[in-house]
Amino acid sequence: MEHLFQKLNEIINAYDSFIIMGHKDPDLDSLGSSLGLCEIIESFGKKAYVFLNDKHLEKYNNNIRQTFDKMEKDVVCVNERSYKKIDGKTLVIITDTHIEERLEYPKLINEYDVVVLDHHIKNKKYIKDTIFTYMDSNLSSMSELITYYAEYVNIDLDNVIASVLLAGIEIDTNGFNLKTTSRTYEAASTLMEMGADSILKQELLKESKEDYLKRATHIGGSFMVTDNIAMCVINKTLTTKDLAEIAEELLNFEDVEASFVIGKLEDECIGISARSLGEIDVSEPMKKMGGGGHSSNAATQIKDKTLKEVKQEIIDIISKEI
Ligand SMILES: [Mn+2]
Repeated sequence: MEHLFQKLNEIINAYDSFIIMGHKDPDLDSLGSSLGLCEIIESFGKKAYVFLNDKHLEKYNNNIRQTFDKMEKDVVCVNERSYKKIDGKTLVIITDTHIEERLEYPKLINEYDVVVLDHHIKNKKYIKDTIFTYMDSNLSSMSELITYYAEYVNIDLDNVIASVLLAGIEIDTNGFNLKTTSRTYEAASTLMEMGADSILKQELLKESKEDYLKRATHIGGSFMVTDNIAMCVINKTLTTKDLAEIAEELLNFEDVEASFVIGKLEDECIGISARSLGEIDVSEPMKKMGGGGHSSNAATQIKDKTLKEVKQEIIDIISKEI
């Protein structure tokens, strides 16, 4: 990783100003890694801005609003209008996504040089025109990577930012379970040493009772397809993030070794999110259905089929393969 950080240092030294942008509907990993990067870049004596509409925080979820309420450090945000005032040689750094349509404001990448840093499985629609791209899908979260980077440049991150990064790791690993290595715990330990506050972290991770109950209803409707594979079919329009969260949560239940969650997405598309504790390879069935991923984390999207057809197809594949 030292090689990566050296490269990033070189890049930072070559620009004057930086706009850091995460994904649409940001989560604490996207936000935490953006804020962490901001602080790292400022330690180079450069100007860094987070692309986020902090004048209209109501359009973001509660965790993001809370972070801004608690933050004492001055982080300058820019939006669709104000970024135009940034001067000097400017670089856009994308974190926690590598897909143009997932960006908070996609137009920005046509105007500046771009760096992409991400930990998701590479999608066909990745951003091609960059000066540098780093993607590692074995990494738990962008928060983990940015923590190592802060350590590498030898800075002590702001307490609130360290707490957001810790929450980011916790969210992306579903409580230090998925994709967690000894390095993930090391990053968590570093963040605690930097002053991450576990009470604040818990505050940030709180969700609304409505969200919890919605998820619980879907989980209540799940069933076992085999003696260790759970499935949930949701006849409602959700986001891929909702599907993933339900699939991850199903892994917490007794006997469940793998989970498949099927639901409607926008644009008359059906999405499947699949998760496994590790023994069952869920990427094979997803590949057969036009998707992809890792053995423990995979997904697909299907057009021109009904929920019922997709459900039957996946059950057939599971009973043959697994
Ligand atoms: Mn992430």
